[in-house]
Amino acid sequence: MTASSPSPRQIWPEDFAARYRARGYWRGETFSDFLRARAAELPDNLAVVDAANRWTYAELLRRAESMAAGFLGLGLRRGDRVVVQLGNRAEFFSVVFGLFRAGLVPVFALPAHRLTEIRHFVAKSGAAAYLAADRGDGFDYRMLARSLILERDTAAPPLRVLILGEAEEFTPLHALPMVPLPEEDASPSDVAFVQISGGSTGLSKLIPRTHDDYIYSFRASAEICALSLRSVYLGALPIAHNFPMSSPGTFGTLYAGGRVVLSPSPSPEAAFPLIEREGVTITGLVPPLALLWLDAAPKTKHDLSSLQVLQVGGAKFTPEVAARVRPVLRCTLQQVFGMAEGLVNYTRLDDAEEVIVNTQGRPISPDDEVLVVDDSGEPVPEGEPGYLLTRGPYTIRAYHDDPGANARSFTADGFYHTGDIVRRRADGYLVVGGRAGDHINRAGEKISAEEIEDHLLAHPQVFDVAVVSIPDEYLGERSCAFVIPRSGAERPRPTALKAWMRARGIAEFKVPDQVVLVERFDTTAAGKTSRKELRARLRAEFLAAQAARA
Ligand code: OOB
Repeated sequence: MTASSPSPRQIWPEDFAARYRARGYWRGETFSDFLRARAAELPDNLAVVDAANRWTYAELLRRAESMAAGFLGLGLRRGDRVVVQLGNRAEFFSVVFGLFRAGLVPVFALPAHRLTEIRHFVAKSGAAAYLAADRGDGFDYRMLARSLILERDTAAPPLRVLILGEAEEFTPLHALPMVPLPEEDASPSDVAFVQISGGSTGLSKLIPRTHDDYIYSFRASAEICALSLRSVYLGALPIAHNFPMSSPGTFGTLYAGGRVVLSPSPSPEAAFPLIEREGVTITGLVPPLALLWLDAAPKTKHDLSSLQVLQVGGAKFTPEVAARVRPVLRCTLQQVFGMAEGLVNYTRLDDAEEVIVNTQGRPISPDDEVLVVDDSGEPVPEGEPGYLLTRGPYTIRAYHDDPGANARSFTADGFYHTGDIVRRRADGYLVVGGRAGDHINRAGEKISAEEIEDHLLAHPQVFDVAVVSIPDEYLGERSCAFVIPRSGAERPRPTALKAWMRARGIAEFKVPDQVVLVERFDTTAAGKTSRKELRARLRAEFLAAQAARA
């Protein structure tokens, strides 16, 4: 470990921690404890199913333990971070529970992330290893690993690369030298893993979550969603994302002793046959996918009647579309408004249809403190829009190693600034109205405008750039980059700019959907505008021009 990469921690003030324990939210349980318990109670029940595997709880535990023995055999040490980049496949769970059992800390990357993002996660977390599958969705993750190793500073500690599948020059995951496992794995108040924020400024921030706080969030979510041994959860979205991981997601399902079924893609073509074959009872989607499913369901030959709950979250679901879920899919809609930093809100399964269709739910916990405030931090009257601040038993108190972001994102008394603008109704339900921050919510993927601007500014033909979100019928929002070419240089072609961004190794969803070349950004009389005002003005002008054309 280097001095610049301290181990991630998450600290609640002692009086809060004591209260969360006393109220039974934090039960002193680790991930390994709960997997062992389920494997003892339900050894022969199916835990995880994908195209190639059908693992019982006993099998999952056995595989996780041998993974753990291998990780330690390789020389990884308790507390080491491991950047994990795996798609929706059963091995995700043997790997992750194996890391937990060895006291190692996964850092969850999404399959869509590329060199630029992985480099940042490795550096920022001080990771000792990068673990990925050989290939996925036509991409070769060994190439990415090769670049990571090649560019690594020779003074930096070595980065191990573990590969699921054909490892080539790297360490194959299936042949690790094993050592006996220690009795102890982790302590419940330890950081169990690190999630990635989709934040609005610059590069992604790292979100350390403890066993205590995270297990509470999915145990309580599983109760809210009435999960049981008979529940079958379909992992359709990328399962490393917080929503399908814990709301109640795959972990909540395993906690309840149910079955997790993994779909390699969220498309109706991939998911509908699995719903029929496995008797899926619950799944979660982002709004654009829910729309696709609603259009495909009336035409499908597959029997979807086992589906009891369709969760929709990650971005605003419009009431018009929400109202179609029950009549078309003949199941209950549950809106989910959450964030990787913590707070998750749900409409409840027995709520009135009006509530389910028009709101984004209410918090999980009686101890989720929610404030809706104005620009000066004063609470707004009930029903009025304001900024959402929150604090509670599963909401972080700080990002990992990021004093600047922490100063911006948390109040002195520990409330997290969600950046969302909401209204709280008299019944306590929240309605999301928009964002205060400058990010683009593209079909649930959060893109920082600043991060994309910084990439484009590095292009030799670009003088200045502003990236804004534009409402999009299908995606909810899409990204548009307004680019001022450098004078004297040849005008860059929008397609060339996009190709150039891809070549820098960034997730495809961050490549601007649209690039508009402009001569200049009109500044105000004072001659200066903030980025934020500039983006707002460009968006307004673009929309006005679009409306005039229509
Ligand atoms: C989920 O987590 P993140 O970290 O990718 O994004 C959080 C942000 C929220 O702050 C909000 O701006 C937006 O995504 N959001 C929604 C929403 N759910 C999330 N905006 C409107 N309506 C919704 N239902 O996206 C996430 C994490 C756990 C559960 C569900 C979603």
